[in-house]
Amino acid sequence: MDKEPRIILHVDLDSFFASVEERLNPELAGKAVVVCVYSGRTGDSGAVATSNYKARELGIKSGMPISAAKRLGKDKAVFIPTRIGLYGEFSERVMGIMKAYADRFEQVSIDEAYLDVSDRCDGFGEAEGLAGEIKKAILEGEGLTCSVGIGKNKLTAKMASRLRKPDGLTIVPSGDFGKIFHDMPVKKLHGVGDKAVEVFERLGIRTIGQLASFDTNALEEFFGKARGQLLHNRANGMDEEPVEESDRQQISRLATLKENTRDMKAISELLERLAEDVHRKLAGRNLEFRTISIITITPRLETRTKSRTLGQFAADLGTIRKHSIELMQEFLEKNPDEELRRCGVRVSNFPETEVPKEQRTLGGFLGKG
Ligand code: DCP
Ligand code: CA
Repeated sequence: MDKEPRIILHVDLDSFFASVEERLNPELAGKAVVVCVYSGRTGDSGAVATSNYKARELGIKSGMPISAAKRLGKDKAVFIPTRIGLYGEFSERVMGIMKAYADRFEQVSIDEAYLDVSDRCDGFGEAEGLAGEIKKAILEGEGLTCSVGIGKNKLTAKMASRLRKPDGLTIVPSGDFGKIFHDMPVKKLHGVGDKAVEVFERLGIRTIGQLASFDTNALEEFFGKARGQLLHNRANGMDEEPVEESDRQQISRLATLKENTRDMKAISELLERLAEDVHRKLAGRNLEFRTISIITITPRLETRTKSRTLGQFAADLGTIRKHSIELMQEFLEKNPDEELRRCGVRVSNFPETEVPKEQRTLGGFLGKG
């Protein structure tokens, strides 16, 4: 078999929050499980973060109001609150496992990553074997299943991983993108949001195949040259985006305190300086971020991070300062015996070409914890 130019894996954990809960609580085995973000206003106000596949059979889905989910799952499903900090810990360990199998590794969300394995695999057949090993390592190490897509670029791998879920492994051979995705609704094309779909509807484009063969000049007229071209390429399975190592996707600054301390005044002074440095770098690259984290390092050199993902993108110093100080206060309250030796501020989760709308809004509480 000829060597593929690039071999990309997309790995996505199955019903992530619900799977972690099931893994830790044997009583949930075999039941429909719904993980909820209770907003606290009234008993059932808030939204479903995710549900396991059994609960999805009842029609219960991410983003749904809890009250609606309870009507569907009455007496049949178990409703539990989110424990975000816990999912973050699982996520970090799973990402660590995956990373070891990649030449280049890019985490894209709490439970998804791209792995470029072009150097270590000779062809998609070998990549399939590697994907099997990754699935096994995550299952044995953390008790979680995932679905893997394999393709010649990130777009294809991402769309492949969604084809078979849960616990899937799907290869889209080079040249088969059109055949496989031709008849799917155009909104299933990764990177196409609600706004683009509205325009497509007016143009009579309903499927990915229709977009693929739509006149490029006309697309450029409606979407502008760059985006029109991009949409055309993506509908045809073309995507040159590299798998970006995560340091290109985050900006962070760390520094050492004058002495080991948990005095908020001394710590805030340092955080303010770090926030300014991070802001300067961010502005230099003209980027917006959605996730802000603090990094804490104790005198015993234990490193921990605490993150928060905002409901929308931000780029200003005030936001970085405010959230890093709040996160630090939370850290100190939760860890009354810890002193700090070093601390840091990090921003990440920069925009992709187009972030699907539901991820901008409903995912807004991810990482709070
Ligand atoms: N999430 C959330 N609110 C949303 C969507 C997702 O809180 N509207 C959280 C809960 C999910 C996690 O993010 O477990 C990962 O999101 P995914 O979209 O990957 O969904 P799941 O992993 O739950 O399910 P799937 O098996 O379809 O990947
Ligand atoms: Ca997932």
